Amino acid sequence: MGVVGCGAIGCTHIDRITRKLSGAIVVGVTDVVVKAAQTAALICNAKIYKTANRLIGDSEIDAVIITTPHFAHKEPLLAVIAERKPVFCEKPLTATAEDCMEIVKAETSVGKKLIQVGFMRRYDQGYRQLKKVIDSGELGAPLISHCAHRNPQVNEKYETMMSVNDVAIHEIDCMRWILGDDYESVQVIKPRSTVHTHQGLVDPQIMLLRTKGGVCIDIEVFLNCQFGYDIKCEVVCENGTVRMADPISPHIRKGGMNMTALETNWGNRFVDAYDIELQEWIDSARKDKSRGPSSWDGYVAAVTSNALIRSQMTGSVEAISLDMMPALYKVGNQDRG
Ligand code: NAD
Ligand code: ISE
Repeated sequence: MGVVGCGAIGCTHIDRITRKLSGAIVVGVTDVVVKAAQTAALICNAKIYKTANRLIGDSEIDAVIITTPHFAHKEPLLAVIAERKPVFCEKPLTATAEDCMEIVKAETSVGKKLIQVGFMRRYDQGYRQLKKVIDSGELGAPLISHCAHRNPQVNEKYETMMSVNDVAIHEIDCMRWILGDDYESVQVIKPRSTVHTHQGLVDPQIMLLRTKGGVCIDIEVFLNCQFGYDIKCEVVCENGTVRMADPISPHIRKGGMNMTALETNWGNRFVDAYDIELQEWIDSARKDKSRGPSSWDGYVAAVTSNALIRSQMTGSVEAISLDMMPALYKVGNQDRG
């Protein structure tokens, strides 16, 4: 396969495919920054392509991974669709609902699901266990969900809308998948900002989502919480609640304290999920059958994130309105695959 975009996550994906996973080898890489492509090529002994189009069009490349920033997802995605090759694209599919719809239409016009979006929370053991409890029906209907997405700190490049596009986009997709319900409306509430944030980033924020079935979800997005990378999800149902387990970590008693270590890095927190996600994608690509989060899921997430960004500016409740789902996505849409 070939990789377009050899930055932070591109290189970790190349590394896991090369050293941990089976069924695929990375034979080509490309990046607008030559040094980045050279560094990536060293991990897997790959050929460096001058442009994404050359890599995508080469018959030596059977499948493509796109790990460029979101503003550079659409062009290579359309090129891969034209070649009818399977493609794994990191989240978000693109930042705007319009661009996502263009991709959905291109994929629909070739009549085949080719795209898997990198919504890796669907592959995390904790989220899967939580979904299993909800799906069993033993707790009755879900009513409310409380989520938190906390990073210890982020750099000066992070701006307010990234809290939605780059961060809460995971909860937007994951909660829709867990509840099996689309969104009706969203709103952003801004508490007082922490002294640890910078100009240009309102932090923390509370994002409220209401599903068509009436479930209310609150997501605390706190990008400079200082203490760790902390992901929470609890669902309150008619007969009880279910809360995602924290990652296993030893309890240490010392100096009058009972302590448990917290993860500080998102890559480590979800390392198993990334492995499972990419292995399942490789397996399905080899069978020429796409099973994971689809471009339709990417489109729905973008419609929702665009509405949240409008609410960041207006403070109002913003309605969610989706186009009609093409038949291509109806079967298996609720796969995690
Ligand atoms: P990055 O900035 O570290 O890397 C992006 C790379 O793409 C850079 O090397 C850049 O030079 C290259 N690039 C930019 N435009 C290009 C183009 N037109 N053609 C080829 N190369 C181009 O970013 P990152 O942190 O690796 O993030 C990449 C993507 O992965 C983003 O969409 C991000 O949201 C996503 N991501 C997902 C997760 C997750 O948990 N699933 C985590 C981190 C990042
Ligand atoms: C990052 O971009 C990711 O996608 C991680 O999964 C997320 O949890 C983190 O907060 C983001 O910065």
